[in-house]
Amino acid sequence: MDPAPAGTVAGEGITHEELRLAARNHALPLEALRHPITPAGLHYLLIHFDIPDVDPGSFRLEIGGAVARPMSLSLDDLRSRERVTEPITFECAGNGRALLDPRPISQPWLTEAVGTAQWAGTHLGPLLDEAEPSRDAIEVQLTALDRGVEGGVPQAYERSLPIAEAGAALLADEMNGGPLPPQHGFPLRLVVPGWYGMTNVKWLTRITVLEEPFTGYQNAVGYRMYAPDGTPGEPITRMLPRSLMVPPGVPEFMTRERQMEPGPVTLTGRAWSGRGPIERVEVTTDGGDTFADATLDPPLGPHAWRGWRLAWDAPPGEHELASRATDAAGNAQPLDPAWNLKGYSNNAVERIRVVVAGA
Ligand SMILES: Nc1nc2c(c(=O)[nH]1)N[C@H]1C(S)=C(S)[C@@H](COP(=O)(O)O)O[C@H]1N2
Ligand SMILES: [Mo]
Repeated sequence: MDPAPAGTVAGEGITHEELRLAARNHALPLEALRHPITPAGLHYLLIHFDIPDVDPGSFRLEIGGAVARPMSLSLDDLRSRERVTEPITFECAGNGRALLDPRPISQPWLTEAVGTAQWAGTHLGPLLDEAEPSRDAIEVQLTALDRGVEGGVPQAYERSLPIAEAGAALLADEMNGGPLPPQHGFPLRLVVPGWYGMTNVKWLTRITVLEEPFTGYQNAVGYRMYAPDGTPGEPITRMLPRSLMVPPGVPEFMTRERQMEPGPVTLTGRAWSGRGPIERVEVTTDGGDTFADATLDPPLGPHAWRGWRLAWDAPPGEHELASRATDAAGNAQPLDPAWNLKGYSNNAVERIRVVVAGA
C-alpha cells in the first residue's frame, strides 16, 4: 500500500464509529469551566441510543413494584410537590477513556465529560415514602423511554440504585431555570448527587421497587470495572475526585497547544468528587516536579464543583501544567491512569502544554 499522504494517519487513531459517537455526545469546552453554572448548550452530553420524542401532555411517571400504594403521576402532579433547586455536577464514568492505552473502543472522551447545572424538581424520597416500599425492598429500577440495542441486547435504557440512595435523588423537570432540553431528558429525569452520570436516568418514566438486585444490562454488564480478561468487577458508583483547568493563553488550532505572553497570570479551574467535599487542589507548572496549593473559592453547594485559583508568574519557555484534587475522604487524583477494560473512572490529572513567548 502507498504511504499515507502527509497530514493523514493510516491504521491508527479513532474509528469512524467512535467519531460518530463523539460528534453526537459532545464534551464541555474547557474554557466553559469559567462559568460556575454551565450554560445548557455547553454541558456535556451522553446518549446511548436516540433522543426519544415524548408528549408532555400524556406523560406519566409510574411508581410500582414492591410497594403498598403504586402511583401514576402527571407532570402537573410532580410540579405541585415541594420543589428544590440545586447546582449539581455530573461527570460521565467514561471520562478519560480515550487517554488509556490501549484505548477501550466506546465514546472516546478525553477529560471534559463534565458539567454543572441548576437542577430543579422534587425529591424522590417523600414520593417513595408515600408509595410505601416493602420491608424487603433493596433497590429501585429506573426505566427510561429511549430504546436501542447494546452488547447485542435490545433494551430500554435502565439502571438501578440502592433504595438507601434513592431518597436524596431529585426528579428534575428543569435545568438552569427552563424546561429540560430534549437532549437532557425532557420532560423528566433523575439526578443522583455524587454518582457518575449513568445513574442520572433521562426520559424517566417508571420506578420499580425491587426486592432482588436488578440484573439489567446497564448494571450487570455495563458500568463495571472489568479486568483485562473480561471478568466484570465492582459496579461503578460515585465519582472519584478530579480537577480541570481553564487553559491559559490561546490555542494552536490543531494541537490545542497553548501560547501565551510571559508574566503574571491567574490559573483557574474547578474540582469535584462524589466521595466527599474537595479539600485541596494542588497545581504544578513544571510537569509534576513540584506542586503548589491553589486557593479554593467558596463552595457553590454540597454537590457542585468547587472553583480554585493560583497566581503564576509565567516564565518564557515550554511548560506542562496540571492540577490535582483531593477530597475529604482522602482520595486524590493519580498522576497516571489506572487501566481497565471498559475505560471507566480514569481520574488521572490532565496535562496542559503551554509555550510562553520570549525564550
Ligand atoms: N435514558 C437515558 N438516561 C441516561 C443516558 C441514556 O443514554 N439514556 N445516559 C447516561 C449517561 S452515561 C450519562 S453520563 C448522563 C449524561 O447526562 P447529560 O447528557 O444530561 O449530561 O446521562 C445518563 N442518563
Ligand atoms: Mo456516562
